[in-house]
This record gives sequence, C-alpha cells and structure tokens, in this order.
Amino acid sequence: NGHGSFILWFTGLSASGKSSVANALSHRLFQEGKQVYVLDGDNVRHGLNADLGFNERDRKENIRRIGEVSKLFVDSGQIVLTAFISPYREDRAVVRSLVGEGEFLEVYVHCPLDECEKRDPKGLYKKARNQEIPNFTGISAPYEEPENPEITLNTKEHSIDECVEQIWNHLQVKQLI
Ligand code: GGZ
Repeated sequence: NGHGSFILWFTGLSASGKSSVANALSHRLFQEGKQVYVLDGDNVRHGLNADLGFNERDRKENIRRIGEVSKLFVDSGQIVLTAFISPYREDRAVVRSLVGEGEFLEVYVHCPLDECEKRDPKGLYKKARNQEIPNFTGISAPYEEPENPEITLNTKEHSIDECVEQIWNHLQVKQLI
C-alpha cells in the first residue's frame, strides 16, 4: 500500500514480553510522527472479545477478529501492533493472508517457558500448575512456535530497549519507516 501501514504481529507465551515491547515500540514510532495503535488483551479481550475464553475454538475466534480489525487499521493508514499469544500457526497464517505481501510481519517474542514461569507477573503460571486455570498456554495448552517469523526476539537475553532497537533496524532495512 502507498501509505506505509503494516501489521507487526507479536506472538509468544504469556509473560514473554509481547505487550512491553509493542508498547515501547509504539511510543518510539509515535515520536517519529507515525500513526500507530497497539491492540492487546487490555483493549480487546475486555470489549470486542469479552464473550471469548481460552479454549481452542475461542482463541481461534479471538485471533480471527483481531486479524480483521487489524486489516481495517491497515486500510485506514495506521501501523498496528498486536500483542496476543496467538498460539496456532494456522491462525497467524490466515491473518497474514488478509493483507498485502510485506504488510504482515510476524514477531516471535521468544522466551523459555521456565523464564516466563519465573517472571509470573500475575501469578497465572502458579495457578495453572495448581490446576486452578485450565488450558494454560505452555502448561496445559499448546504454543506452536513460528517457523518463518520476520523477526525473532529473545527477551531472556535482551532488554526491552534492545528488542525495540532490533525491530527498528529491521523496519529501516525493509524501508517500512
Ligand atoms: C493463556 C491466559 C489464560 C490461559 C488467562 N492461557 O500474561 P497475560 O495473562 O496478561 O496474557 C495472557 C492473556 C492471553 O490472552 P490472548 O488473547 O493473548 O490469548 S490467545 O491469543 O491465545 O487468544 C494471560 C491471560 O490472558 N490468560 N487465561 N488459559 N493465557
């Protein structure tokens, strides 16, 4: 498209750092005068997708709707950053197919499960281990790693700022910013 809009689709485990990196990057893009919006659990799962839970079917519908909304944002000329676990390869591929070639960049926010579990900012992993939360990604529900992501971050080894820098460099090389 002619207006420099695209989707940066962050995918990874709970507590891997998706929202942190996406929000930090959005601030930097905004400072550079870009039209940018972050979609994450806070603004989607409480509203548009408040009817959905975490079984396989609901997660697929969650990602399908977020993909369609992201496409609308791209049509409106925005850079959209999405931060959802999006555990199924197939669902991410469907979103990719919604927009033009080169307008979907999959960002794998890699962090080993044991590190995510150590972080456990909301105590959800502990609850999942105690079987207080069913279908918890990485514990009792699957996470399918991306096979060909445009960008792979490692948030165990690198800081949020370093990850932002890595994405920034990629966007510049691809002449997206
Ligand atoms: C995974 C869950 C679950 C289950 C509640 N499994 O770390 P968080 O808290 O803030 O992020 C997780 C968020 C995952 O929602 P998504 O919309 O990103 O998931 S998906 O893309 O798979 O539809 C976690 C919280 O919701 N959470 N229950 N069972 N994460």
